[in-house]
Amino acid sequence: MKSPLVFCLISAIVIGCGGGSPKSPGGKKAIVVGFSQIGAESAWRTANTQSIQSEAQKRGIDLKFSDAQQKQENQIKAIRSFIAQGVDVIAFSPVVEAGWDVVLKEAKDAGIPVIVSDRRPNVPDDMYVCFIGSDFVEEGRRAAKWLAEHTGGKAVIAELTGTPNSAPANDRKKGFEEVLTQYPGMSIVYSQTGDFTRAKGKEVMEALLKSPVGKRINALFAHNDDMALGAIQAIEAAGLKPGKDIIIVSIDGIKDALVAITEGKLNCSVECNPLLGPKVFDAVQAVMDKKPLPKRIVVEDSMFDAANAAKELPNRKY
Ligand code: GYE
Repeated sequence: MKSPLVFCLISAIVIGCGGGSPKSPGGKKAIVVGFSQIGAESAWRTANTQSIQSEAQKRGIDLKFSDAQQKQENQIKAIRSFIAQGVDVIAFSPVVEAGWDVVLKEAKDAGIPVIVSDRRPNVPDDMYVCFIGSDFVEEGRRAAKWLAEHTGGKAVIAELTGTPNSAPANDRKKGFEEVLTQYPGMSIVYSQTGDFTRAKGKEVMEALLKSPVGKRINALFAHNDDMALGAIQAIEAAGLKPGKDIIIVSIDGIKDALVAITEGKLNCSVECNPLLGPKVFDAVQAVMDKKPLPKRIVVEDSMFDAANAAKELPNRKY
């Protein structure tokens, strides 16, 4: 039989012998944060993940990062595992709006504060400390206003919606349609999900352009740039000119979208800034220091079209 000391020495080499959590640069015990990410559906998401991971590393935070591959059940599992591990703070971006009450109550009962990043879950606001993200309804409004101004209030519109039941899909649609009520000459004649991915955006647009309603459209509203970029490929393959035959507005403001604007293939992209890492970890720090935090931190966003895309392009990091 090995003595406990020998066993401990061996296990220290193999797995670390208790108390093995990383130390922050200052030598203090590192803050442990569990982050449940949605997946990797878009360039926005990739930039968001990168921002979270690099900011955690910069601050010496022990980050437990979990990618749910678009599945709510995986996010719930990840949050339960963070609770079981007794992390200091849980942060997450909910893939859909509904269905978080039970797991967030479990976090609350365990005394673990939750910070919501990017998308808001549909729960009472005492279930989390703070929600950091853009105003998606306003993004939808801005996309519609741009389209109204540049089509003289006349457009036969196809809509590529984001992930069904997600906050950005629901809110962007809501904001867009709200503005449309002021323009009788503008209407959405087709609406279909492209799940926020380039491949689905392309697939849905391909099918649409072959149908009778597809032949009538002269505008496209895509809930994100990736779907717009996929749709652009389908429009070109159908022998049409994206940006001219079909005016295209989308949301995110990723680098590829700015390139497409400079090429005249995309007309407008409303920015939605994914670089939330610094704000999320400022909030984590405030929680640890027991400092007050606002319930809502709104990210400020800009807008790009032919007037400013080329100028912004060299500064884009994602
Ligand atoms: O617009 C889209 C991504 O939740 C704001 O999710 C985010 C959205 C973003 O897949 O590209």
